[in-house]
Amino acid sequence: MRTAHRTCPLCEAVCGLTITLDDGGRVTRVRGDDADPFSKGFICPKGASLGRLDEDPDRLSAPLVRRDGEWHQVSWAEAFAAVERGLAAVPGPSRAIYLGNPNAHTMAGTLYASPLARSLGTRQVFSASTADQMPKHVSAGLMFGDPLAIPVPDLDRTGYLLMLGANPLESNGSLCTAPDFPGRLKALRARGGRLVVVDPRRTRTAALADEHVFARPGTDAHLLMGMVHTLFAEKLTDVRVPVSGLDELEEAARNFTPEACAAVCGVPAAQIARLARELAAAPEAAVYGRIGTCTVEFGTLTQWLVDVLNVLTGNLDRPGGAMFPRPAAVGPRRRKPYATGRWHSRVRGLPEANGELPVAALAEEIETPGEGRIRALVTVAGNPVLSAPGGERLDRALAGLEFMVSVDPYLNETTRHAHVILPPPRVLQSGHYDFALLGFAVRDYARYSPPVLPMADRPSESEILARLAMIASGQGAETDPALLDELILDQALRAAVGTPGSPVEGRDPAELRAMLTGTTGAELRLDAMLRLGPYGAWGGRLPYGDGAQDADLGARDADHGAQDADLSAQDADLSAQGADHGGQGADHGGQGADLGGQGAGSGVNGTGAGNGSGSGDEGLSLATLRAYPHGLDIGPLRERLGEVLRTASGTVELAPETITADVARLRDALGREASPFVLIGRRHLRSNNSWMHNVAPLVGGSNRCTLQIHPADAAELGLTGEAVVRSASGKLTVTVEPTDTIMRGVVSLPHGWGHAGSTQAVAAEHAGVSANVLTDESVVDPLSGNAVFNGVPVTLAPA
Ligand SMILES: Nc1nc2c(c(=O)[nH]1)N[C@H]1C(S)=C(S)[C@@H](COP(=O)(O)OP(=O)(O)OC[C@H]3O[C@@H](n4cnc5c(=O)[nH]c(N)nc54)[C@H](O)[C@@H]3O)O[C@H]1N2
Ligand SMILES: Nc1nc2c(c(=O)[nH]1)N[C@H]1C(S)=C(S)[C@@H](COP(=O)(O)OP(=O)(O)OC[C@H]3O[C@@H](n4cnc5c(=O)[nH]c(N)nc54)[C@H](O)[C@@H]3O)O[C@H]1N2
Ligand code: SF4
Ligand SMILES: [Mo]
Repeated sequence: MRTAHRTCPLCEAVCGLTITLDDGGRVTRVRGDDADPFSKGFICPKGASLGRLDEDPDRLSAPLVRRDGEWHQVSWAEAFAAVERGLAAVPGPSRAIYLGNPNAHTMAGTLYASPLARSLGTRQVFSASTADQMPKHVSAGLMFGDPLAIPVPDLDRTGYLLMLGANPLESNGSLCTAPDFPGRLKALRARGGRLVVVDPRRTRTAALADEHVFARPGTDAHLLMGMVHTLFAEKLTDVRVPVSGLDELEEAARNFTPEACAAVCGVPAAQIARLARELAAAPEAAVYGRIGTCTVEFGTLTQWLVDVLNVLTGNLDRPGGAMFPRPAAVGPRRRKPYATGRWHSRVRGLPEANGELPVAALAEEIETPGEGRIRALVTVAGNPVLSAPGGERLDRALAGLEFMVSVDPYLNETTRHAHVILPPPRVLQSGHYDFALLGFAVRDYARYSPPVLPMADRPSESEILARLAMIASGQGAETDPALLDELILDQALRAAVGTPGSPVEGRDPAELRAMLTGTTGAELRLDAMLRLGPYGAWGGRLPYGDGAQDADLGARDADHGAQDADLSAQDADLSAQGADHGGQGADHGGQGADLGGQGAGSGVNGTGAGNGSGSGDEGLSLATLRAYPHGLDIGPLRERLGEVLRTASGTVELAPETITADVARLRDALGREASPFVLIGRRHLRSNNSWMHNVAPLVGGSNRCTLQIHPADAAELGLTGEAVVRSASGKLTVTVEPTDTIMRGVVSLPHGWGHAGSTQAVAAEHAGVSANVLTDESVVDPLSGNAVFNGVPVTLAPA
């Protein structure tokens, strides 16, 4: 028996786990890690099942190759050789990559997906980001100049939280990394704070709130515009940060009286106005909008309005308001002004965002003949047949590819179309660091988990992706993947030493390289990022030290080590990317101004080894982080807008042209007639998108893949038992679940079900139906290209 500690990789809450294993390396127990200063012992049923998931007998343990419709288990060398042949037959521009959600949860995904995408020599880069949070990146890019500058609600200190389209009691939070989100919400109420939840369903989160606002799906932008209008009309604005475009914003909001907006969202005008007044009056408040407000036709406008309200009420970059985390491990920062639409998709002409094209366009790019048609596809940790809009069409399209390779532990709805499947090792065989998620954490915190179990005679996922990158760039299946790490490290260190004012300016890259420790390329790169980061051994400073770092706020010019991490740029960035699920083009929010201070702070706010003061050589590195196996608490969030802003004006842009131009569409929708029934999604605590349905304890109990509908609607339509649901793109038959927790005129179906063609035995018994048969890939949020999953018009009939 032994005990190991590791961060849970299954959702964004980054809980510390304490794992007990027997002598054979089998997990006997998983508990929350009480000594983790961030998660403090919190765990959910998914984390508790990590052992079952990890030891799932249906996981692939060796590569598979498909020949004449038959799957064959082959050696790694044979599998990579097959990939080399498959990719060689297709020129770069006709290759594509799809990066799924778990890339944000593995070191391999965050460090190697970006170089892999670049090595393919294509602009056909797709990811789950355009089925998720791309509107938030676009609005952050346009407002703050950096698509990763996403403020998070300061959960532990706020006194008023307006939450829209999020259900953290089931999801445990998203773009807001907060282990024990439920406990933090209860604490907010216990200290006298107020929680208001806007959702078409009375979710568990809404039930916990002081106030639940039922709003029609897809109309949050109207609701928020009505609030902005009220703030201006009643002279309640209190802007405390440098801004541009205030007058244009007021002008844009002019037509959106609470009365006009009320008609669209179904929220009474008096309530809209009151919410605005409450938000303005609260001593510190935050507005937070998540997936329910992203995957809608006005996704980017909604995300913009969320932060507009944070600015107008004086809550941006203020303790208790909406704040920018300062993660420990950072890569180079973008320098060029943020823009979308640098290129467009071939068939529909949809704009690129963050170097990616919308996943809603993937099927047509495979199907439509012509120069640049996608003929070969790489998928990493994705199941777009179930997760992308219009999934049935994508299912058919994938079948027509000349070559497809998937890096995935399962043979499932998507990977069954691959010619080669390369399985990653078990979770417990991989080291873990949350490069992406810690950039959205409600406290600054860092934790490295070394592998719990050794890896025998097989490549790590990092090595798999590195090798694919070498193959794609023509270096051959035999080349040592470690060369890629050395290349990336060399470029990053050269850039750092060559940057005037950098703390390592003028030093010898080889000397710095020799200081790095780690047994894998991923560890070496983490070490470099920690050392170059804001608390790093190479000149960063820990907070709480000498107070002098406050003087750094606003020093936006000290952009040390900056290097463009653009898709078109040749230089491989150290960081891969942040929140975007393996897409590229963006990198983590800025450490710049803090590097290079003399007199490092002392005393990390954690347990164990203290940090000395003085030289700056005792800051974070992989070695110092290893001394905190339960994680290192760096402290509450601090004001840092000055070092975050990357706009040309040096101010927060309240009315970027791209966005105000789209307001016309919102205005047109004021007079629009709503469709009688619209579809929305739903998440459950014991599920995770499409891939945790093969773990018996997580799928037991009553069927969760049901269509929720208000009992009065069900009665009017005569729906009992099963219903046929039709949309513009498809139809399916599903079990009806009448419940008064959902608004009239709205039906809800979870996504990620509809298991077919998978070798997952348990999942096959709980197959369910795929919500994405009904979602329509022809409709996107035009500014971000994001898929529309909420507010999909449907008709219903008894089966
Ligand atoms: N209708 C509707 N559709 C939605 C949504 C919705 O709310 N409604 N939500 C959207 C959102 S937010 C997202 S993020 C997407 C998710 O979209 P995807 O990322 O495409 O789908 P997942 O179901 O997360 O699939 C993850 C895949 O990764 C594999 N996997 C798991 N762990 C690992 C690993 O460590 N390494 C590798 N290589 N593979 C691994 C799994 O076997 C699975 O095949 O779905 C979107 N689709
Ligand atoms: N247990 C579990 N946890 C997960 C996941 C999972 O599948 N299962 N997925 C992970 C992923 S990939 C993500 S992105 C996050 C997402 O995390 P959350 O954003 O918290 O996602 P949901 O739980 O789907 O909550 C979205 C809510 O929006 C509501 N909603 C739908 N349409 C609208 C609308 O138009 N307006 C408003 N205001 N509300 C609307 C829905 O009813 C739902 O309650 O969760 C992550 N965590
Ligand atoms: S809340 Fe998320 S991170 Fe925490 S144990 Fe559950 S799945 Fe893991
Ligand atoms: Mo997601």
